[in-house]
Amino acid sequence: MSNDNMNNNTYTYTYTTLLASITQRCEAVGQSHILSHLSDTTISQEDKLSFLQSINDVPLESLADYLKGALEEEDKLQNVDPTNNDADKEVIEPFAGETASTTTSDPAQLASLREAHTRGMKAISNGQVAALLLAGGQGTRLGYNGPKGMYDIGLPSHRTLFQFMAERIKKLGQLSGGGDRTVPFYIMTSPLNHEATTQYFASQNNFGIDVQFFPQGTLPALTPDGKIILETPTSLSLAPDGNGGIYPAMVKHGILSDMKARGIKYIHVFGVDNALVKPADPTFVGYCIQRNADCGNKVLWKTSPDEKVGVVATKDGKPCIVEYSDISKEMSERTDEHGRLVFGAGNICNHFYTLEFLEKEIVPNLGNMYHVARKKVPYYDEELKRTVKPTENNGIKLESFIFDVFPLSHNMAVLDVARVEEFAPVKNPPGSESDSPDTARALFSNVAKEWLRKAGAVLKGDVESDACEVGPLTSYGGEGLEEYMGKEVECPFSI
Ligand code: UD2
Repeated sequence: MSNDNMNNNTYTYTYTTLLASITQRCEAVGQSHILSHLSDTTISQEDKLSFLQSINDVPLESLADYLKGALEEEDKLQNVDPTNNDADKEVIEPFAGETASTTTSDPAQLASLREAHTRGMKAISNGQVAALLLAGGQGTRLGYNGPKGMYDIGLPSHRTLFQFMAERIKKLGQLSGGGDRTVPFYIMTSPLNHEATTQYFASQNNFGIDVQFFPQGTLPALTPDGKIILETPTSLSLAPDGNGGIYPAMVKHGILSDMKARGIKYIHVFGVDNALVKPADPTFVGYCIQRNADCGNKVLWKTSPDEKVGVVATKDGKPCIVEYSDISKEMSERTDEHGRLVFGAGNICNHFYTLEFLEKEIVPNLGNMYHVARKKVPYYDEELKRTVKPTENNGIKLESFIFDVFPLSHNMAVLDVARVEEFAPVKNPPGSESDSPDTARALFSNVAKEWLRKAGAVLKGDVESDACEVGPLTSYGGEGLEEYMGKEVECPFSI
């Protein structure tokens, strides 16, 4: 038999086997309509095969349950009472668990946070801490086509967001005394950017650290009655399943077992779009360990009641994030005896988990975690024989949020940190008034200048410059700059 013939036979066999199994699965769950174009002889066998392969990855058997849970939750949410007046509705109260602030002037709390930092460093040097980056988002708002982590915010070194994070991890390992590879770095990608992300890291030799990648899942868009929407005769309308997709993806790709095998106990998870993020932050990790927390959230205290961010709160006695739209004006404006907003713990996608919490509480509860997002989903019109972009919402995308698991926590800890030191969001395109690469660069430069001033340097030249950089391999958090004591440094600078 010639090689070609043999390949052809293997191919037919794969196609036939796959078709049989997927037909059976689709029939069992009432989704056979998605296979209706497979008899079309104008479609190539290759296209048909890759279509079947894409369906094979879809959790067909779970979709109806996911949708049911999501619709029930949508219904329940419409019943949340933002005025907190109705006894039948869910009650939202201020978060009542462990809290601390690095911005405090209370000497006892500061001493306790220094002790937390030491504990965090010890856990890092013992190889018990992993950093996990959420990089599966699509960066649509930024208007950047590649993986968002490959974005360069225009600092003198032209480091990308990925490079800042990877080098901070490397530096932290060195500072802890454990070496370059002490903090394993896990990166969640999506099927849409996995290859570009892994190729980029490979081209940089993984920045000399220990990196592993795993893609989150995608889910098909559904009609309100649960039918999968076809975008073309041979493609489903698929989208990443939200950053809460981290949990099923960690199970599916063996990340939890990998962590366990390595002796990792604590995981710091953060988003890709903060140029000042401190991966595996020893203070935050150490604080959560010190408070015996199973789950933690690093927050920024809201500066005004109308800032549109979700806040940590308690709903029906359990910790959670509530959207600003779910609390009343009166609640958002409520202050404590120090004048601080009571609902002020603003979420910045920066979380801590123990591996035990992931394994024992989250994994067994994965079924019921999706939300309904009603969207205009392009669909294949059978009569027009083309894809149509609807003008009204016609479909439901199922997505989950990483903080959806907070109510499962038995002891959640919240650490409030200084906005100017830790948050430089890159969300909107260049030139935008807020959260743009330009505002992030300015915030980053301010931190670099502040570190040098604190080290005793005298800044000269263009001190307003937004092109000042202390590289992550020079300093993780402002330490190690003693040599600048009393020295003049010309701005802009890159050290
Ligand atoms: C996130 C938080 C929001 C607030 C804000 C502050 C969530 C759901 N929302 O909003 O509460 O804290 O950040 O900065 O966390 N991602 C994936 N896969 C996905 C979708 C997102 O990995 O399917 C990643 C994304 O790459 C990013 C992070 O999750 O690193 C945050 O996602 P986003 O940009 O969709 O969330 P955003 O900024 O609206």
